[in-house]
Amino acid sequence: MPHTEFRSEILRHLTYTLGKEAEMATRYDWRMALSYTVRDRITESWHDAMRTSRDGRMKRVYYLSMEFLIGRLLEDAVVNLRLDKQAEAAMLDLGVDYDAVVATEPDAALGNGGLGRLAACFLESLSTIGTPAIGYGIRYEHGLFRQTFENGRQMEEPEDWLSQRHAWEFERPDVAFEIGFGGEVHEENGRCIWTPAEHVIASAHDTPVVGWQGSWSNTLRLWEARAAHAFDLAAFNAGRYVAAAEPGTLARTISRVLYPDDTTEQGKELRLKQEYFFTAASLRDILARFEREHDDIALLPEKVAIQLNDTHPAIAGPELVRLLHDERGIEFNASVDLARRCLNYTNHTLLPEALERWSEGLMGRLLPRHLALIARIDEWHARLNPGRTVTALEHGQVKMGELSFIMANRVNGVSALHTELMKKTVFSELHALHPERIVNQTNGVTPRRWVLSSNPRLSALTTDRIGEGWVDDLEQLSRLEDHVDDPAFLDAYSAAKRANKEDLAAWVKDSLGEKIDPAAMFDIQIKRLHEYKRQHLNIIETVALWQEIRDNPNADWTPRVKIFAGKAAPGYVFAKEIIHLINDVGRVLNADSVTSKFLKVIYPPNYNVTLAERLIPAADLSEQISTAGKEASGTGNMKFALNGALTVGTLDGANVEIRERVGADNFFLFGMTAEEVVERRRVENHAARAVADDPRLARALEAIRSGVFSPEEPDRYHGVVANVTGPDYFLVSSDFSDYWRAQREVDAAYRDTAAWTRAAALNTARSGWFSSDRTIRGYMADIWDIRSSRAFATAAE
Ligand code: Z16
Repeated sequence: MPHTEFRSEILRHLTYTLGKEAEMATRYDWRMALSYTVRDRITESWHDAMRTSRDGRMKRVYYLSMEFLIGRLLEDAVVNLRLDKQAEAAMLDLGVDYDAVVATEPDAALGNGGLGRLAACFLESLSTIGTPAIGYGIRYEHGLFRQTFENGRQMEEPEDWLSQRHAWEFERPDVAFEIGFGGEVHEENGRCIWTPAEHVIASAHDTPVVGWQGSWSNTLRLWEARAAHAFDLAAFNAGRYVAAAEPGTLARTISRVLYPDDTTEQGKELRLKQEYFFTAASLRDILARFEREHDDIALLPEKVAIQLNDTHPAIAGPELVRLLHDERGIEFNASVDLARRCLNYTNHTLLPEALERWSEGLMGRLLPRHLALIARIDEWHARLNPGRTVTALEHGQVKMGELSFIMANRVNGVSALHTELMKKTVFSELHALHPERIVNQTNGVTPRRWVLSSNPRLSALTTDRIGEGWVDDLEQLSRLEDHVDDPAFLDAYSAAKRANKEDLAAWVKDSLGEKIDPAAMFDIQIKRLHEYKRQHLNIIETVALWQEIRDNPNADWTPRVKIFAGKAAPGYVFAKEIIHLINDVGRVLNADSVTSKFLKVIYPPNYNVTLAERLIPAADLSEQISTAGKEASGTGNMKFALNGALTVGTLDGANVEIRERVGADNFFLFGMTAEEVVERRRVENHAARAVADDPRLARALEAIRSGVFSPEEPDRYHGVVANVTGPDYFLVSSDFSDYWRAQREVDAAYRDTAAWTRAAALNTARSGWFSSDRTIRGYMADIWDIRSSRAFATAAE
């Protein structure tokens, strides 16, 4: 279609949907008009896909997740529909700056980090592959908080993505369910009846998720909470205006905010309400759809595959049993069996503080029937497995990990190492009882967003050399290996990286006022702040390097820019101190006229998907330095490798598999293994010993401790230093020397530009396996038992 037709569609939406004249239109208006125009193109393929899956009675995947970190949607849709040339040309014709318009879209930040972003990549891959799927979550009014820095300290402000209209969603006033809480359970003719004390309405909002080339689209259905009777007219008429609106306000609280915790779990009543709210609404929707399409409930496991993204929707087990047994009268054992064959559970962490547990008291108050059913599920499991010791309900607590495992057909880990550790640690007993249940599905990322759209230069070069088949068959990147000894290819590869770095440097100058040299190595650590991820190891090494440069400023140092980005959970004091320290160190180093040409520290605030898209294509070095055994997988690590950054990292999570694939020569390994970590913790005073053995570490810590970076408050970092030299649970001190050694190898390697570029290109060429398309195919084969996708759709049941 010519871009002139595209242009008139945009104008039509501007005029009739937005009600604006072109002369008066703002960038917001243009973005909305463009978004509606693009959305129109998705809608037909979306309806076709839904009709195909309905008419073909196809099995569907239902991905239940508290988080979907989808970011911006316009550019993604434009790229997947291959409308980029047309859209740009049409906007140019209209005299509108396309990039500026795209940049006005707020990120949909409905997630904390990796778990939520994984869900978003999975939905896109499911659409690209053409597998019928619905993602279910919560339509949070406020996504993850907006981070600012005040004198280097993190401040949190509410995020407000819905203050503008959300161009991509369709409200479904016809799809609403009443979700109950509290109340009583009584028996009537041998059947349990739950009479909740309170009800909230879950109402659906759908966003189409379009796959590569637009041939299939799936649905992201997000539930909004509202009151059954939002307004009390009697109170209003009596002049009690605030009280009159109260029922609505209370109910809406449930979908008001995303909990800002990555990994650490907190037992809050509202959180449990959110979990039950979206899980119950989703299951009712799933059963209603099933019952429209099939008339035999025994077919449920053949037609419905439910994936629980972590334990957050774990109440799905007892809820599905309740819907089948209490509400449909199916015998209890048969109900459990049916439910269990539909449900699967992905575990994303082994950190004990992150495994959800609810007190029996709270569960009994909020979900009395479910508490009773959990006890019965435990009995059922015990009967089938005599001699077992594991139960979901124990010592007055409901353990959601155990409940999820017991109620799941398959349980999966997210990297090979993580899956093995799951078998050996948290789920060892359940694994012994059910040795076939745990499977591994190493995470992946969508190449459409994380290469094609975010790194157009690398994409153009790749397509020029190997054709564009790589976009939905990422292992074709291996064909780039034929080119890694071609100087012309290497020149083009490094020119693309260089141009990406220049773009980033310009953005840093504009937005932070700091000048960085695109010739320097861009060394990037971007992820949530957590002690196990060890941003403090990175900044301590930065301090030690700064001290050495100052000692010997005329030596031939390899220039580096250390870039950090990431948010700390608002209540995580230690993580916030690390942020403050990084900013304080940056302030001193960037102002040091002796060292700043060799070393700078940059920390842009408010890390989100959009910022990741900007940073990753410009990276030379990817920091993946978690304490071994703690990072379940990581997915940023994959995005960096694909975009030609070399990794400095530990043998943790998917780093292990990345290194196996890209080759040990193209990966800077350091640190203890997961087993060595466990051993080292048993050494008395391990941290103090490490500090005593490494004068560099001792000197860097002393500078931090004595206030070199916080002269206005010299003891500001006493706590941080006391931790790292004392208990040091995450072994920052014990891993420091080897990290330093690896970093100096990085320095030396970076100086050989040709060899570095070749290694970077090999990272790209050998990372094709980390596509989320591969991960989804793995789930289809090993978890969901789905062999059909759009290519195999049949009309027969
Ligand atoms: C999360 O993002 C992750 C784990 C978790 O328990 C909670 C949240 Cl919000 C992350 C893991 O830390 C990361 O290693 C992994 O790559 C990601 O989930 C996706 O599996």
